[in-house]
Amino acid sequence: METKNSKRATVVRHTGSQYTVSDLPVWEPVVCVLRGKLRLKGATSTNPIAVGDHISYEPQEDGTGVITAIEPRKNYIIRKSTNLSRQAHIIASNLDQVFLIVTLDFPETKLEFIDRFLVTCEAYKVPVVILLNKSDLYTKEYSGYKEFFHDIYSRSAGYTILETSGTTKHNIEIIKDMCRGKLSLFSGISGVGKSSLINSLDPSLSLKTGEISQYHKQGKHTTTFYEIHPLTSGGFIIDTPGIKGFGLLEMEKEELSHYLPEMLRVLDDCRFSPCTHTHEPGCAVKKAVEDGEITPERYQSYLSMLEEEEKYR
Ligand SMILES: Nc1nc2c(ncn2[C@@H]2O[C@H](COP(=O)(O)OP(=O)(O)OP(=O)(O)O)[C@@H](O)[C@H]2O)c(=O)[nH]1
Ligand SMILES: [Mg+2]
Ligand SMILES: [Zn+2]
Repeated sequence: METKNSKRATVVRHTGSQYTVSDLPVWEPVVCVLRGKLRLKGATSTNPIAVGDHISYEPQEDGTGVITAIEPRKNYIIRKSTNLSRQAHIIASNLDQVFLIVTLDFPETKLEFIDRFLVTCEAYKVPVVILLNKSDLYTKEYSGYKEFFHDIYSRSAGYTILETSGTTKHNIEIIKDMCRGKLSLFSGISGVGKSSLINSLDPSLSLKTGEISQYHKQGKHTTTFYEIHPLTSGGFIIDTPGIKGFGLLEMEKEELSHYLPEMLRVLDDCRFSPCTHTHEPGCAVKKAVEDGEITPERYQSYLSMLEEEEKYR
């Protein structure tokens, strides 16, 4: 419900029942609660309001606010914790770009996770850049794996990959430039160095970071909520808790291949339409796999996502 006193703002932080909002790019946070009666049409997510949402609120006399309306989202990133869970969680909305932070080791980010994440970005039309972080740790013995990684995600799938390090500040200035004037999401599994990277973009933020457990070589889920931070060099970034699992959302079987750019490039040439690219004769995707234009890793990922779709539907 809009009233003449209501103001517009963006949700910059969400903890429990509290939402902090600010009329970006102005940084003047106001703490708000949600009006009890606010019903969100078709909400199937666990969080009715996410960081990045554009909302209206009524300022109260004590300096807080009451959120009264939410505007339609330009885009968003959403996940299910597992394939079995019915409810989904909106990570953030109205994004200009996503940085998917991955590490080859310390901890290892599984390719399966990367592929699910990328498919979600494509499905929701959010531009994504892969940051291969902790580049300082990749000694010569990793060079083969690094090449393999670039082959799959850059040369074949066409994504931009930047090697970064919060420790040596490798490529930090480039990331700063990319963030100016935009709202960027930093996402990835726990311990890949999201908060550390953000700290090196802007040391004044001094976000909490955590050690990697020696035994499991895994992160310890140090960041626990979603929050937008203003960067001194310009732009706004969202630090997020490490993602554990990434279940795909329901989509039509025929749709999935549209969300792998290297498949999308060739699938118009399949003899049958729709084509699941599994058993059909004259399939252009299978031919591209044979010719080495589509990597076997991504094709395998595609098959496993397809199978999952059928299983959990
Ligand atoms: N060698 C090296 N270590 C790093 C780098 N970036 C972060 N680390 C270390 O990795 C550990 C985890 O860093 P965080 O920034 O807390 O990771 P995170 O992704 O924010 O983790 P969560 O908040 O748990 O999701 C810390 O011990 C950091 O010191 C890097 O570029 N190089
Ligand atoms: Mg963190
Ligand atoms: Zn096909």
